[in-house]
Amino acid sequence: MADLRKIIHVDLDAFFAAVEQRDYPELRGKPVIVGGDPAGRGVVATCSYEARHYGIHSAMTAARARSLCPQAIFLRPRMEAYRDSSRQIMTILHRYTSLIEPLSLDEAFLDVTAATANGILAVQIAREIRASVRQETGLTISAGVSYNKLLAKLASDWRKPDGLFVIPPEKGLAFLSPLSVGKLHGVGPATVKKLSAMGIHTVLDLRNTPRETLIAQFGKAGAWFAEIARGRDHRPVQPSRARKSVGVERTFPQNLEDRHRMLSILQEMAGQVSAHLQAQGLAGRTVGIKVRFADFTTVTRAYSYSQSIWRPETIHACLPGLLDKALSSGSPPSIRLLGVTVSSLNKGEESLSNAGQMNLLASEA
Ligand code: TTP
Ligand code: MG
Ligand code: MG
Repeated sequence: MADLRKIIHVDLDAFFAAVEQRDYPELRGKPVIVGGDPAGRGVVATCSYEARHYGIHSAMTAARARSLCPQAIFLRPRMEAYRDSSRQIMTILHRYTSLIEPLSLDEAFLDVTAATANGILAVQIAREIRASVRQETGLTISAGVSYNKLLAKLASDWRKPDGLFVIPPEKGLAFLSPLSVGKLHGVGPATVKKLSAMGIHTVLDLRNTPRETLIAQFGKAGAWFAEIARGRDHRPVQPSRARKSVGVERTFPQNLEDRHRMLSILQEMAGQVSAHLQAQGLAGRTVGIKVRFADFTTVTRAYSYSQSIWRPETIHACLPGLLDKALSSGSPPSIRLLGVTVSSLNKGEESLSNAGQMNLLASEA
């Protein structure tokens, strides 16, 4: 196999809850839930592994979590504390390589191919990282080691919490075969449903499906599915990942049922997104909306312009159409969350300064 990279994926265990249990020892060993208000419409951001035994998980309503485990301890997030720990972890990772791609506050990919050139094993680096994180931050971090991002990420999840798992190249296919397709990067619930209707449940099923069939069904994504089913993933570890989108979303204290009201809220959010874009000198081509229905079904709809946009009125223009599309997707329009994003970003100032340059040349001519 030509792919000789060594990739590590690390992810902290029950991150927000673990920070709380570290900082408040009386919480250790107890079901701890970090998130919104169980008396209101809050959701669970995360919970300790003790709470997971009761079936509680991220994104569940806090009210439901309380009914599953009435003695659970509910805490509001302390984002500053989580950011501090995150920065500390990222500093530890930088001792081993600068090829680090953070995915969120608590997780990152590392490409340690160069670091292992002098004979140190990637798994040794993973062990050292885990030990340093525990010693210096009092938190546990799980790690996965493999030859690409897809497998490294699956590996870090495999022995959670406080686990380490290695998938060497010769074991990649065997590891993947029995997994359900939903475990794969980029295979969401809608795709799982479609694949299932085609009789494709496991990664082995997926591998045994002709690439052309997948492309016919899913287009470009189908080609990706065919690749990852074979354990192939050439995505590089990208340090300091550029921002992918700018967005705003809001959960309402009461569900919305009136389309005009939804539209005016979306427009207001578009104004905020536009302001963020301008403040950061960004512009983007794609406007997306997110609609979460009362039953938690969530749909996203997007529209792409041929040129970069950032003005509120341009974002507004496609909102009515997007909202109609989102609402027509079956569920009755009772809505708990709305969001607006602009993605396919580029540096707005580049296009602005190019335009400025052209003007300058024109006036000189
Ligand atoms: P995760 O790494 O997905 O979850 P976790 O660290 O709590 O638990 P584990 O990795 O052991 O399964 O997310 C990291 C943090 O991000 C999590 O502690 C809280 C926050 N988060 C949310 O706020 N909302 C969410 O829906 C999710 C999934 C995470
Ligand atoms: Mg985590
Ligand atoms: Mg994570």
